[in-house]
Amino acid sequence: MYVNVIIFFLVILVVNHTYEADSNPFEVREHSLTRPYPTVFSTSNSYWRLTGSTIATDRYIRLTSDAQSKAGGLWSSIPVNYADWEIHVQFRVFGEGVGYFGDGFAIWYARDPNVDGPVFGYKDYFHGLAIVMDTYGNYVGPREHVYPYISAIVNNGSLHYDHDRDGTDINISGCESSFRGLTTDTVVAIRYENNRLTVSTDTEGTNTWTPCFTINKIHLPTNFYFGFTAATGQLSDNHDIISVRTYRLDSNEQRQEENRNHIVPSGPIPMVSQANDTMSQTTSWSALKIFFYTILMILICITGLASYFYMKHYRYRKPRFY
Ligand SMILES: [Ca+2]
Repeated sequence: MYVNVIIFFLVILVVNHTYEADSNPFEVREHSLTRPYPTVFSTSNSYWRLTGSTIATDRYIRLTSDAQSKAGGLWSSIPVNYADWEIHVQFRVFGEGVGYFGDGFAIWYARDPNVDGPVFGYKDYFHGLAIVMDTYGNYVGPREHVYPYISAIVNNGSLHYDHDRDGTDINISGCESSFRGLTTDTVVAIRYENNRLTVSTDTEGTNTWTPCFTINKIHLPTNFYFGFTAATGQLSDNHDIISVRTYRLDSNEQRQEENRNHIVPSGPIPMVSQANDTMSQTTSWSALKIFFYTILMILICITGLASYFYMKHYRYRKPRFY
């Protein structure tokens, strides 16, 4: 009897949970993509488009397969006309490579959709936000973190992404995340609210978010597009998007009324520049210290020499009094 009652309540809980998950009032249908996927992506009816070598099956959208020299993307065809949002991207990155695989994929909120190029399959000098899910460290020098590495870039069209440096000169924040080759569901959440960008991950299938980073003072316009791209070169991997769920967040009144179409994407200065700033401050402080030490040493020498000559003179004159 008690067992039946418990089962009944469990069933109610599960049904409620499923119901809430499937009908979140803030989920934006045209910016979400879940199974079963539309059979044709390229028609004008579809909310999403595929580019390059990206293919759709009934289980995943494969940006690139585990083969060399592939590039492709999945792009929303409807611009985002609300200021604040959160997007959950379920993905899978895996392949045959051990030690050598790559390069990862990127999630975009960008001005120009459906364009290809050298930055994980998208154009360089882009306008917008990139969340780069980099699986392979290309930089051969000493590194401050291990890969896979998630990083954020905000670009107003003026910044060049340098693969040989893994974009570290233009990253504004990042975190390590072991999202490659997992059999659990791997999800990344990107939240943009009140000019604050927060990235979290759930890579262990525990339904809990692990904070990756939070950055303030990120300015992004409305009417950009969500997109996902990947490219393989000599190194390769399968880069799959499983689902996309986008939620419109309640913006404050000022942001709702503001015309945000013409905002130029901007953010805090990149981490390397911050480090250089700190370093140059340290360097100038060291230079100042050396200067004062030198002056002090000169003063000590002058005092020492003056004392020596005075004493010598005193000793020289001394016999004259006796
Ligand atoms: Ca890389």
